[in-house]
Amino acid sequence: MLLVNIYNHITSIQSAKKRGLAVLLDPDKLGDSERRKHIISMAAKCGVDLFLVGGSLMTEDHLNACFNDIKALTSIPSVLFPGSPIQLRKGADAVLFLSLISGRNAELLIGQHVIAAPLIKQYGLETISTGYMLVDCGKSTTASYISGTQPLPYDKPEIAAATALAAEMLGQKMFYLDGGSGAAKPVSAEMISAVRQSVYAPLVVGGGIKTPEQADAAYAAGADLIVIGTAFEENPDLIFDINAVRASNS
Ligand code: 1GP
Repeated sequence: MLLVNIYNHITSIQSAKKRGLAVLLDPDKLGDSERRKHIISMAAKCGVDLFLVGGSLMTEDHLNACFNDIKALTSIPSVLFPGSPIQLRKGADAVLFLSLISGRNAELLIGQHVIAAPLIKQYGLETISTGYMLVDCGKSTTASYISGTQPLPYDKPEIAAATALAAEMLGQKMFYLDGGSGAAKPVSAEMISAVRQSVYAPLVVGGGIKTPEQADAAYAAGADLIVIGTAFEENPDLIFDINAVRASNS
């Protein structure tokens, strides 16, 4: 485990007004270890801030291989982004302790957490309590289907802002607006901006970001950290173009 506090790492990005970048490694989609290693190496060359590892559905277990590759090839922190407690692994540096606050599924607001908490303690993982908001970004995603919840309407930024505000009052210390992996379009700038103005905590935005222009728009609207998975799986070299947008405005 790295001797850094990952949440402090993220808040330092926010307080320095940097444009944070996280690469999502979905083990289910990156079973081919050469492709996984290639993406990790490209990300390391760009000095991305974090790797997120996990997915809504896991049909084969490549999680430990992901963490091992990250450790072997980089010194960048890896954070578990678990679809369920069965994805918990000791190899992560921290875990997003997600509450699906856009939904009303009690299992994803407290139920699965009760199952996960003792294991997380045993593994010694840092937990980052995160208010996770799925947004309807044009198509039904695995995340919304598997969670059995209704995502936030795309054109209702005020609902997202009120949801985040309530969760911050309840003690959540980070927020993640997510269109879901492979979303048809990213979360709107209006929604990002509304949530940014509503809460103090770091704001993570992901889902459907595929171009430097879309990344720039998310940062400009107030995202502290953007997450990209699908677009880098399809074209790992895109990391350099996204990194250029990030660097030019840091
Ligand atoms: C999904 O936010 C992440 O939970 C990343 O989405 O795969 O569409 O980049 P993409």
